[in-house]
Amino acid sequence: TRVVLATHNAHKVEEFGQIVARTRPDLEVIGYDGPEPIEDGVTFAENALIKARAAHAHTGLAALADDSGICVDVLGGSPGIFSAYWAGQKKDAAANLALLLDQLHDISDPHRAAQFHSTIALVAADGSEHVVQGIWPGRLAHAAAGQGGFGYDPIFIPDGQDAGSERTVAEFTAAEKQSQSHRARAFEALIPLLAGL
Ligand code: ITT
Repeated sequence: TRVVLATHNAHKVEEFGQIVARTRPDLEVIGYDGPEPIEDGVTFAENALIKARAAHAHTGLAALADDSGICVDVLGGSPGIFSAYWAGQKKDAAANLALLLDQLHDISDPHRAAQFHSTIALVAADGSEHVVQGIWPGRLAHAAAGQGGFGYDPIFIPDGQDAGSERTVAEFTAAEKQSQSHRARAFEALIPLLAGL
């Protein structure tokens, strides 16, 4: 089975490659370098569908797209769909996470609860559409730590770690991240739908 992955984010390509290799090694995922549609949806699902529909229209193949971000409780769910360019249109990950830490600095929220969201849209070769979601709960660190991953990984501490462990995702191995992330959870929900392709 061939699916085109409608993203221009190289980190997502790499992570999907690792997730697919672990769970659906028979799936052939090909890259997409066609036109980038305007992401003007107001939800993760709308934006994921906009990207998947564009790739399906351009290639005629089944298409997958991920729209994702970090949602901070005390900020009412922001940055959310604006995560990629929270500090400006440049998609500068270091500036984005510095701004987010700054915004939390003056707010008294001892829990600093946050979640990573991944919404995956699938437009099958016949045009039928499906949307699944994965959420990774945790909290924001007080300072960036770790070199792995991308985006907000250096400031996100997932729940469910061993007692005394407070690692950020950037301190996880790739295998650890790809077995429990929001993206892995969304892909898990997608697997039954891929069977029909
Ligand atoms: P495409 O639209 O081309 O797929 P994008 O990076 O613009 O790439 P999004 O609009 O979905 O994609 O933005 C996702 C942003 O959310 C991403 O740039 C990061 O800032 C953040 N993000 C998503 N998943 C993440 C992860 O696993 N780790 C850290 N940050 C993540």
